[in-house]
Amino acid sequence: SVPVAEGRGAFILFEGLDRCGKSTQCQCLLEHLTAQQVPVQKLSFPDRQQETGKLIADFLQRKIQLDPLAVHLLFAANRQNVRQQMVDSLAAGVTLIVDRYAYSGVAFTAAQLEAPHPRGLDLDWCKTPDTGLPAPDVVIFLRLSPQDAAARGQYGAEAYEKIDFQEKVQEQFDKLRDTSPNWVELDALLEQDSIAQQVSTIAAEAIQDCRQGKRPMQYLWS
Ligand code: Z5A
Ligand code: MG
Repeated sequence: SVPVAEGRGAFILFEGLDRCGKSTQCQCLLEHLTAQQVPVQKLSFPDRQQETGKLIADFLQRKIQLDPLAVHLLFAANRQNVRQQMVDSLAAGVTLIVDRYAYSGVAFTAAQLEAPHPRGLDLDWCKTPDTGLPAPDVVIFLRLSPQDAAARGQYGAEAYEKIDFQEKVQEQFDKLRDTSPNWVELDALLEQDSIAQQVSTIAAEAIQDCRQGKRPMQYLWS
């Protein structure tokens, strides 16, 4: 067979409501790809180690109060701050496994805005600060109802963990899905191993396509 030139890494994103199993699946995929000697790196947002991330953590734990639109910009700044590192890693052939991203950013803020939106504060406003970030090659959306999520425990500790609010967030995720061609939905109520199996198939395909140069790098919001 003809040897294939090593191309870029794939950007594999996990999104979904609280407690749907994103972090669990990110860890499974990291272990799976590492065992296969795929160069891989895991990122999660908010990145609570950054200076902006410390403010976000204090806000989520209700230690400080911040305006919702200001918080939105902090979440976006937390991603923009590592934009170049992400681009460099992907270009160097490293696959990125990402736990939440701009889609959470948009959905959580848009769910708080009044409709119809006064003063131009709408979905497009929410999307603007994340413009230019690398776009995921696949968005793996783990679908779980807020009721099933709440039954998983520890729910209610942080600022956004309320069932009626999570329902509004889901509505916003659905709008983003309709404009995202790389969006794949998995049933988050399935056994962890069965989800992991589906994830590894999806990831393998994205990694192969990127490695073979079949998918040019894209940037939000394309
Ligand atoms: N937020 C925002 O507003 N704007 C932004 O730009 C971003 C985020 C990026 C903190 O996020 C908050 O920030 C979040 C969104 C908002 N809002 N709230 N609330 P976070 O990612 O740091 O949140 P977290 O504390 O890590 O929770 P999580 O991400 O929602 O959970 P998860 O990662 O999806 O689930 P998990 O930790 O893997 O699993 C949850 C539990 O379910 C755990 O006990 C598992 O053992 C169990 N589990 C996992 N899989 C299964 C299956 N298949 N079956 C049964 N049980 C399972
Ligand atoms: Mg998590």
